[in-house]
Amino acid sequence: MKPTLVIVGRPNVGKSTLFNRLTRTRDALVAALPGLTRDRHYGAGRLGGRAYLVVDTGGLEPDAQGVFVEMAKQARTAIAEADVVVLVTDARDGLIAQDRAIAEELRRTGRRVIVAVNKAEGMNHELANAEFHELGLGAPHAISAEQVFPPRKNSSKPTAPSASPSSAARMRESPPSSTRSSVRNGW
Ligand SMILES: Nc1nc2c(ncn2[C@@H]2O[C@H](COP(=O)(O)OP(=O)(O)OP(=O)(O)O)[C@@H](O)[C@H]2O)c(=O)[nH]1
Ligand SMILES: [Mg+2]
Repeated sequence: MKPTLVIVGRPNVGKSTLFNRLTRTRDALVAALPGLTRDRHYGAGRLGGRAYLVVDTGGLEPDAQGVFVEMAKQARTAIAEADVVVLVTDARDGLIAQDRAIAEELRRTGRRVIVAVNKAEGMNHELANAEFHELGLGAPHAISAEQVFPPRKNSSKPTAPSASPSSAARMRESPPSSTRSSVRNGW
């Protein structure tokens, strides 16, 4: 059985964009419109030689109402099936109450959680990550689901693909050079 990586977070933070990036598809709809993704959506990811399942979910509103109730239910079903959950947050908005509430809910599930601080292109990674340490879910990872970070000078971080799904978000900082040109074209 393939490991399952489930992408969650509040609306409009870039979950579907990250899904498309990890699956190298344009299968998930992306728009500057909160609440676009309404059910859960499966795709195939690959890291080095290892295949994994990627699941995109709708915005998880802890106090959901109306249509958001069903979306939150779908997200929770996906979380229950997850080997690892990527909690996507937004570097531009910073840490907000909804992120804290989702983090708290995820903590209660006992699942392994990685915090991705999305939309961090053009920002200092340490500063972008700083406040997200407060979530208490381990070191956050500044990423850009949409853009490719320029290579970091004197970086000690590995750039080669790794077999661990937990490094998926970090890897996005430095995808293999063979993929760089295609990333801008949406893979
Ligand atoms: N600047 C920037 N914008 C991004 C990035 N990733 C996503 N976006 C934008 O953020 C908006 C929302 O992206 P989606 O991927 O649809 O977000 P979502 O979390 O799936 O949204 P819902 O399905 O509505 O919950 C779109 O306008 C994207 O273009 C990023 O890395 N940087
Ligand atoms: Mg979406």
